[in-house]
Amino acid sequence: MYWNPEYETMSRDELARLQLKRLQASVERTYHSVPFYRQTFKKNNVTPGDLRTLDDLRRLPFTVKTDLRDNYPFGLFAVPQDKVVRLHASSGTTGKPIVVGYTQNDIDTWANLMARALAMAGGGKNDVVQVGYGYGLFTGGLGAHYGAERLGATVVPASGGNTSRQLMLMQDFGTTILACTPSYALYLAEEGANQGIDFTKLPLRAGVFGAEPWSERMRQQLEEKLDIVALDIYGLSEVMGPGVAMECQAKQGMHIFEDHFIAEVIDPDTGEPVPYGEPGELVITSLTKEAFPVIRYRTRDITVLNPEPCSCGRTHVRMQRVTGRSDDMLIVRGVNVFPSQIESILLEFGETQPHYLLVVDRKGTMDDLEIWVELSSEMFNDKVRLLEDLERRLRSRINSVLGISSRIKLVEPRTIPRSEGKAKRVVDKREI
Ligand code: DLL
Repeated sequence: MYWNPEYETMSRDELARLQLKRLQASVERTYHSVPFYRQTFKKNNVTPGDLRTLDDLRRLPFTVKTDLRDNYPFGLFAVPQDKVVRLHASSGTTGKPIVVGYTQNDIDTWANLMARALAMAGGGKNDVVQVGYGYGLFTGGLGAHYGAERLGATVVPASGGNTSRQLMLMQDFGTTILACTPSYALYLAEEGANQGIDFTKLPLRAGVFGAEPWSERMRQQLEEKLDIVALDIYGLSEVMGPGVAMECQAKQGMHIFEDHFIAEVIDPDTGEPVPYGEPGELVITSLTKEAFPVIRYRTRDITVLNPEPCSCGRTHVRMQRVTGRSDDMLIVRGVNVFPSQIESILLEFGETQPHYLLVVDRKGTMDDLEIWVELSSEMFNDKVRLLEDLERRLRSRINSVLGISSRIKLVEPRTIPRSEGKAKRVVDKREI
């Protein structure tokens, strides 16, 4: 089902013309309203006027997550505050989050793109969309919510968690589309089965799953257990939120919404473009965003682009499932976690050494995070009660900064392997 047929099926030539026009206007506007971009353009000896063709985009400098952090909170906004109607935030590499803003037009565009994504899953006015992504600073909940409303569907703003209630609402309200993380969907499926729910008897027919990596194996399980079509949705706060790309029913990758974003794939080490069909880091430039435009934003997500025509009739390029990251960010139960955030907390505490190891595993359908923390020699000789207290304080601090629960394992001094090169901070045992 097309939501914006004229844009979704536009010929590649027409699309290129639209992209160039929008790109020139967006870069011009951004250059004049955001000092950061003016400076980086100057350093690289380029001006917006140098953009004569789409290929000229490569002459513009990249933007990276630390640029966002360095300009915390509003330094990269391109409109005055009275035009900003919404803020969202996601975790940065240290304690401070990355903040993004939206004008009324941005919220409108986002709602429209999320409606397009839900329509790709077969959604329409008669659907009941249960939004199980978290509501709040995270873009998942409100992003999906506005899209479902724009579609004219009935929205159930369930937010994340509270599994028994989710299952009750799903049955009583006749949910037809479920939007949440794939791991939570699997958890709902298993809890539902334990409660004796027969999903084949429910009207549920599609799942719009994203915000974390998943696999074909998980798709199979979700489709079988929930008796649905399970589709992948991609996005990131810095670029908008969910709805940057969405899989169609052909299930051969996610169409990137190229009327609003330009996608490139680069070699993360050299920054050079890689040819279609080869893996590399996804780089995105926004074409229509007003409050928080991004120019060549390095997502750190590793994927492959496929420009082949799709059997669904959409002409937008497809990205394959995200297979990894070119930095050390982890996604644990849908929450983005940087090892450096844990490190800053340990340094704050002082009673521990900044030697640590994050051990991530999947227990059943749920991610499990265990943090090994080395004690200082003085602490090591302390009473059990004091150690228990330290464990509790660390756990609670990590929970309040990162928004994620974990188990702390205090270990003897010098037990975490030292490395001569880059320290190994993560052991990820998850099979997804
Ligand atoms: O996760 C936005 C979102 C919400 C997308 C709901 C889809 C559904 P952030 O919290 O900023 O935003 O995290 C963005 O999550 O750079 C990827 O590493 C990862 N990610 C998002 N979608 C997928 C996906 C939201 N479908 C980061 N597959 C991104 C794999 C994904 N990874």
